[in-house]
Amino acid sequence: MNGEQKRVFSGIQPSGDIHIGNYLGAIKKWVEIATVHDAIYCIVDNHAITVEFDPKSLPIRSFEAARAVMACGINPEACTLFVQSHVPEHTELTWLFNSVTPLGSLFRMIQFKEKTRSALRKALSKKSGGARATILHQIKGVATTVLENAAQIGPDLAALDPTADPNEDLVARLNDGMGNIMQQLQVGLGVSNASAGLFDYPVLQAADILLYKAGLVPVGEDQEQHLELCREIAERFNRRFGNIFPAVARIPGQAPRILGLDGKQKMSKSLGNTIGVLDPPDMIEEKMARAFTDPKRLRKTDPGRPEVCNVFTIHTYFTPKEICAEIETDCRAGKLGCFDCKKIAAKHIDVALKPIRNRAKDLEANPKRVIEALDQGAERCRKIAGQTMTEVREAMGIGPGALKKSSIGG
Ligand code: AQP
Repeated sequence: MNGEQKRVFSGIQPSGDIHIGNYLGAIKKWVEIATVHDAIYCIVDNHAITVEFDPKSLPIRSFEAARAVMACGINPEACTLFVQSHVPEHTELTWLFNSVTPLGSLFRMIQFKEKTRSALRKALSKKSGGARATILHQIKGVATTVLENAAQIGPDLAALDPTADPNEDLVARLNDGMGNIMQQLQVGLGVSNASAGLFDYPVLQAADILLYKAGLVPVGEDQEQHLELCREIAERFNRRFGNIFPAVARIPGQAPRILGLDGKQKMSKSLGNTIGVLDPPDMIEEKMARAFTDPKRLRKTDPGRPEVCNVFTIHTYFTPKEICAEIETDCRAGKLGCFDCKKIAAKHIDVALKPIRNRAKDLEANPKRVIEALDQGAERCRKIAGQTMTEVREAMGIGPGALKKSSIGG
């Protein structure tokens, strides 16, 4: 690295086909800054195993994610690309970071709440009859017990005067009561089948970044809360064990948050509401035809509201400005219907994605280029990770190096 260069780290999960949200929110920026900084990009398979997955297809998915990322313009000669699980230090650092991560901070993470909610919804939609009723009974049981416990701590809560000397019995009862509620809430999480890995996901993410002492992280807006936690972990670690880790800053992508074709939720691999960067033209057109638009616009002649229409937002990222302006005017005037508007969007998305598809085809014919890039990337990363871990282990007093340096070992 020269004086001007900073280290950049970012990752993407091989949890499904890479989509235009990933591209606009992160990968496009990855490509741009790879020429300026020392950029390390990672296919984060250890993250992808925190929800349901198929072990047989996971390595293929990782390869496919790397191929898609390279097709989007990541040149492994200009930056480092690798698969997370090929560098085992990521999981070791996660465990060490767990010791400085407050549980309370993890419970605040929105992504965990969203993913457990959608796992529960999925489970309910898949199950039928008795299995569905069992889940609903469990949820009812948990919610009822939470309410009962909350009612029990009511009188103690009313009696607690924070300005007076503490009544130790009362404080202990309150604490126990809150502990019971927390236990029930955890049972609730069990019902939704959330794994400990999903809960710990942001700690692994902090380890990914800090293992390379990266100061810049190009990720979508949805990851800002996880980066805040990463800063908190670095600060807590540095305060306790010595100044090893830098402060990290987010580099925003081109688009803060692309909504899915449902027009409601974030475009997500796992939600089936995406346009993939490698989708063929007919698939793009077919998917766009299903996309939600302004719900108040029932007929073509109704005046449209582009500001609430996700299809129009997608236009702004793919369609040339002058055409976008015409679309906006004609939509508001009730001259351009949603059907035609979506066709125009599909055409411009296809124009933007065509070169990516072509590069992906070349890589499909020459998979060795992807495998070699990943091997070289992992080799470089293992070296950097090894150096950081030596420092971390010694600072925390673990590992053979620390024993040798101790009063007994010396
Ligand atoms: N809809 C989005 N809009 C803008 N940016 C997005 N990103 C993801 N979805 C959007 C950004 O893409 C990068 C890689 O994301 P990831 O694969 O690590 O995890 P994710 O955010 O959980 O992506 P998905 O597609 O939603 O996957 P699943 O369904 O498996 O969880 C990140 O920088 C992210 O901000």
